[in-house]
Amino acid sequence: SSSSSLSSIPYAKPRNVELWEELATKELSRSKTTVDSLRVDRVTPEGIAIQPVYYDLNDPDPKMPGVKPYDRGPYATMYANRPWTVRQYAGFSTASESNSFYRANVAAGQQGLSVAFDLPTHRGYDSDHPRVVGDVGMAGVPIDSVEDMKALFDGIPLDSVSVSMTMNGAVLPIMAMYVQAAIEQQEELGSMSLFREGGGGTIARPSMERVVADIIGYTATHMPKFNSVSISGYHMQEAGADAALELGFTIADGLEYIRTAVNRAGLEVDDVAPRYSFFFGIGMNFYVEIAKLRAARRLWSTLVEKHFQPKDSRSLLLRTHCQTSGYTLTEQQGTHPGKTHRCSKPLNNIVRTTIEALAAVLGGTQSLHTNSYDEAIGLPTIQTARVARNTQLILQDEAGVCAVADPWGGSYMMESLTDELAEKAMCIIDEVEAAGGMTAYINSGMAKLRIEESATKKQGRIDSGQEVIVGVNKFRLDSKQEEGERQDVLRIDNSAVRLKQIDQLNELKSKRSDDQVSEALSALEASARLESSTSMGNNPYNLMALCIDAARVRCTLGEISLALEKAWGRHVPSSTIVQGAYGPSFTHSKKNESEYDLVLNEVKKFEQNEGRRPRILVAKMGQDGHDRGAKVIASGFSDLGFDVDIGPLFQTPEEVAMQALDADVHVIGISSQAAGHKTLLPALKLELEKRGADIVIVAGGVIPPQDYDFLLNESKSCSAIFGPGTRVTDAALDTLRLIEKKSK
Ligand code: DCA
Repeated sequence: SSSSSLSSIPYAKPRNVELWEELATKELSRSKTTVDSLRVDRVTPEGIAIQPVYYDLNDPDPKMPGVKPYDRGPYATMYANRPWTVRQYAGFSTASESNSFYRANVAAGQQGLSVAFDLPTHRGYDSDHPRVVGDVGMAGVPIDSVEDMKALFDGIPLDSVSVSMTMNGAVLPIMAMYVQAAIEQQEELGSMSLFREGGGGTIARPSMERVVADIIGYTATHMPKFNSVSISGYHMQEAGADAALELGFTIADGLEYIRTAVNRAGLEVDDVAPRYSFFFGIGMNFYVEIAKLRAARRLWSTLVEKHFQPKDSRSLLLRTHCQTSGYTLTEQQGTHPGKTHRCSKPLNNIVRTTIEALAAVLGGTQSLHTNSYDEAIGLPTIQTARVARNTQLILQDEAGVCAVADPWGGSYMMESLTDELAEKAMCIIDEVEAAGGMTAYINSGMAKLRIEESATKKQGRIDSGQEVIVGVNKFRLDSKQEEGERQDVLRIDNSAVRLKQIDQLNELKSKRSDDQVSEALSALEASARLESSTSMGNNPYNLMALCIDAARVRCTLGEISLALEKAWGRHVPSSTIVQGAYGPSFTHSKKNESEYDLVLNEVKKFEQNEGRRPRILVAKMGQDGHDRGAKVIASGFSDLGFDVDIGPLFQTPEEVAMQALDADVHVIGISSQAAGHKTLLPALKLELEKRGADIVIVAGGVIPPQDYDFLLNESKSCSAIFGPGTRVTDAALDTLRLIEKKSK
């Protein structure tokens, strides 16, 4: 046969195969095995020896894993030697509760940690800040000071369990607290290698460049094994980017990170690129997702080589973490969307997550998070988190997928798909580079616009039935069939967590030296104001070093953030609405067009009767910045004939009420993805009542069915709830009916 195993090579080995053998031998020496024993170890019950890699014997220059351009994987032996890291993203309630959860997970087979911080922490607020009442401890763990950070990692064997952190604005104080906690634990514990892992994030621009450069400068000098930056496409995919956009933007972003390090921190490409890592989202488009990771490695190695000429081949390796898509999870098995009673356990999501996990693994990921099946309705419980973790362990230990590196290599379809996707992504990278790089491209608003356009188009394809989601827009159950078992969701007593954090903050403040605190904070603020200091790791003005000083003397997260905010201000995200991206899916495909027309007509009738169009304010409250749902609703409603106002992110209930009154809207649509709804929706209702306003409130997003009764009946804080999977046309019609009822 033309494609055969390594053991029967009949002629001189191609250079790449020789290279592969050298690399494989080196990789295996760490675990004291050899290539030959890998071959004989993996024999199926049928007596077939599974080879660690396959290739075309007639190809004089076959592509091999671990060998440029790395389509087939960054390592030669891949999972045959070391499986990917099972790294579940989690965190909730308090640092000590999250700590017990981590310990239990590690005991149950998890191999790496990934910390989810709560939204106030992401946004740089202490738990006692008045803006964050509904958010403390809800969607992650609150960290107010280095004491919380120490409690979080207490007793975890950090020499064998690597830690990743995902952080947005407050990246400097959080990393500083992590480093300081490690230093203090090291003093207590003797030796420890905590400096393994770091996450990236989005930070207020234009200060972002300085922040990134100072972190990279610091870690390259003081923490050389630390993966300082995680270049993320995940959030772009979740926000609606298709695979080509996600890939193009992410690679372009990575190039920008190297430039930042070289130009601002005075580093060489080989000082930083080997410790950059990537993060991709994996959705339901099975073949494309596999091709995406293969294409990503090729693009990265080719472009880094071309632009930066590294000497160290590790600079060319794209190593990545992946997470199964949160967006593809659905709330229902089949309930008609938009109805108030939903009871199903959304078990179909387990199947979706498994398929996505398999795509990530066949694409060659280094580390993986699998979502829990209940994440479309709330935070995962111990049980659902276990299923998610076991999904990976079953792939590793039962399905035998680890035996072979890149089993897809040489498939006509997969190779072609990889080429085509790489080409499409390359066009996007060229476009970004022509605009002056990713920072300039983002600042021009183009990145956001293209992603939102892609998201709205996708919603149109789903609502019109061009894209199928089983149990949602096809094969739905009727609501009677759906009655029955209820999915338990994790409940967090947010007010208790908040009070506890506030107590701890007060205690911390009573014990520390005020002089040291103000000295550290003013040094930090002064440095942040410096125009063009260098970002070298040993520069005394390095922000990372100054933040560590501040963490040591027990400055809080909020205080450190405020010192930086005084110098830089706070980033204000812009709000735009994409128009004309939703409707065409119906009108062009002619699918379900009558439904679309029906809603359009009903809206027109309303306009004729009332003398103006129905007007909606789409708003988000609290510290939750996930705005895909809000943006898609805004764009869809606008195509359907509504007048749409869109509120800025991070509003208080009072601010939303005032905007609604100013704009004289009929209805407020609140999108909630981060568990603040039970505090924030009643508060909004109260604010409207205080002002004598009678405006319809509807809500959407991740809201557990158990809370429906409280929101709809008990507190009467909204009139309808539209969960994930709701078609925009259905939501629009239901909303219209509610407005009509009120105006009668
Ligand atoms: N043979 C020999 N050694 C191997 C092999 C193999 N087949 N595969 C991996 N290794 C080695 C690696 O070289 C590495 O050693 P090093 O630290 O001395 O270089 C070690 O085993 C760990 O492997 P790696 O692939 O780096 O896997 P992780 O430590 O899990 O790191 C990475 C993965 C993507 C680089 C990291 O940035 C990460 O986990 N990020 C997660 C980000 C995240 O969670 N984001 C938020 C959701």
